[in-house]
Amino acid sequence: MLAALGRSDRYLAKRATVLTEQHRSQVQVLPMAVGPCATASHTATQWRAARRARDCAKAQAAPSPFPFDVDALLRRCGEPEVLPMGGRLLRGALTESEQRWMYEEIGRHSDPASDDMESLRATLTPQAHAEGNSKNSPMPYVCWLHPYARRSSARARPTHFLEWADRLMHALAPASSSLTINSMVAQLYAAGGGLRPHLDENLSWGISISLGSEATFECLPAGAKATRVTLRSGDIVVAEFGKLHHAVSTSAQPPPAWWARVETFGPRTRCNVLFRQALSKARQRDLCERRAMKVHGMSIAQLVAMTGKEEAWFLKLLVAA
Ligand SMILES: O=C(O)CCC(=O)C(=O)O
Ligand SMILES: [Mn+2]
Repeated sequence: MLAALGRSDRYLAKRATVLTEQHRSQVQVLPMAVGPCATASHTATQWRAARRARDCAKAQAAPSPFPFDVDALLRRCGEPEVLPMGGRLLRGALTESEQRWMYEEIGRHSDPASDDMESLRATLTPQAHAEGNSKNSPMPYVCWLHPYARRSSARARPTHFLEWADRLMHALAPASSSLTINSMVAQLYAAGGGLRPHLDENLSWGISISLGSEATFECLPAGAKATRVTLRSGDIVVAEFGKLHHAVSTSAQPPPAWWARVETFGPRTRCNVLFRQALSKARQRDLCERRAMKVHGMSIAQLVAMTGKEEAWFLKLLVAA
């Protein structure tokens, strides 16, 4: 049968057989290559180029599971709501399927052996959660370059989300343009959980995505009227969290239906994903020195000399203080 074919056709037919045996799972690509579009004038290079072009066209035609195109996202959303101090709230920015995709994509980045995963697995029942987290604070889910500690529990850099968050933050808050988003912290709240009024001290602008149950977000600008907004799954907030006092409390409202179809670690009902610029190593070191003086009345070098402990031990302790 092969003898009846031209040289190029014979090559393609042979290659198809080899590939069929080696890559059974990918065989659907091959009939197109040996079908009507494979003429006698095709060389192997042309054949590969044609396949690349087809794959590329397919990829371009396939709808993206997430609105990485920030201009298109902003075009389809309503006007952002104005928050104090130049902040913005983009209501209903992500569709339900995009919310779910984001949550699961973040989960795909998690390292099952990380401390974050271990803590979540250790508090899966409401009782274990109440015992292990008496303040009902959010617990870290997956983090990349924690903005203070610069630690990661993600297996890989979530570059696609970091770059998207950077573009979106700059578009919604031009005052943030000197910053580059390089940190992602996804954290999980149980119903009723929250954060008391605080500042993201020593940090600046950030962009926050709400997934799951509703939460009340309070903006508490010093000397100005407080603003309370209800954040729903798919809402996006941009604010100067380092200057604007804020507080969060997760409602007892049930999360959207997709939440029941993903891994949410027992009693957790809300995920918040925060993108910010992490402290540089030098700034982190400087803050640790200041804390050492404030808390212990001596420098890190003096603490090391006095206790014989490693400098890294003190840095870890002081960065989280
Ligand atoms: O959960 C939120 O919406 C915001 C979280 C927050 O303010 C923080 O982690 O510092
Ligand atoms: Mn905060």
